[in-house]
Amino acid sequence: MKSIVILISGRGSNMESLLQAVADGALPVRVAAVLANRPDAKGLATATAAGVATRVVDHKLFASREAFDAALAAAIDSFSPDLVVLAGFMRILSDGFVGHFAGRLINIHPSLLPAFPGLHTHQRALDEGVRVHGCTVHFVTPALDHGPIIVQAAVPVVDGDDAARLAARVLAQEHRVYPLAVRWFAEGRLQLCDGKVVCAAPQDGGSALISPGGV
Ligand code: NHR
Ligand code: GAR
Repeated sequence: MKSIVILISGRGSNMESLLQAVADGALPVRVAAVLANRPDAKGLATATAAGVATRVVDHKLFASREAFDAALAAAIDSFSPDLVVLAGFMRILSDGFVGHFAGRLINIHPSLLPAFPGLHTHQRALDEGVRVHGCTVHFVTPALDHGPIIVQAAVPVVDGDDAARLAARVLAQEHRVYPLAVRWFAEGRLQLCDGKVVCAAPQDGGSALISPGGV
């Protein structure tokens, strides 16, 4: 069975959805550890309660991004994971780090990339007046939020939405598609080949658009 390490910075609800999928028998991976860059990340307690090993690599204790990234990479490598899963991880990663984990590092981003890379995606989507928003699971490459797309889920933007309501609607879809993408990887059906996603997934095809329809 393949093993994964999950990186978080805060609440960890995406991490929790992955742990739940494992517990339900829907995701055939071993979660080797959950790592956080913040000692106060709420998700650490959730991981511990689920019996998963945790580590903190506090970015504030390092003089440079490179030094932090080297310590983070060493902590991850100590668990020898097949896949590294960013789940609400809030630090930009250096080219060296990304290169070290090339093809085995994925992220979930709260927008339909390439729209709205970076931060504050829900408010920016509202400000632009888009009618469709969502989330994207992608392989991480040095270009922030521009890696090859694995799967996306779309949600409608509804009159009267604020950023919090829209974020909640998107988050429900994040909790659906991230376990799906990790399962494809775990089953050996998902790879990065020459910078392109190769995915043999049943029904959905590769970079599927999942439109949940309802609000
Ligand atoms: N690193 C690389 N090289 N490439 C990507 O695609 C990455 C990445 C690191 C994180 C997640 C990403 C997101 O899904 C991610 C993708 C943090 C920031 C950011 O600006 C931007 C995008 C993402 C994560 N972080 C600030 C920084 O200076 C700190 C913000 C904070 O601590 O609150 O690192 O959106
Ligand atoms: C999620 O919406 C995730 O997509 C987003 O932060 C939230 C984390 O929630 N990620 C980013 O914005 C990365 N920059 P969680 O901690 O409950 O999973």
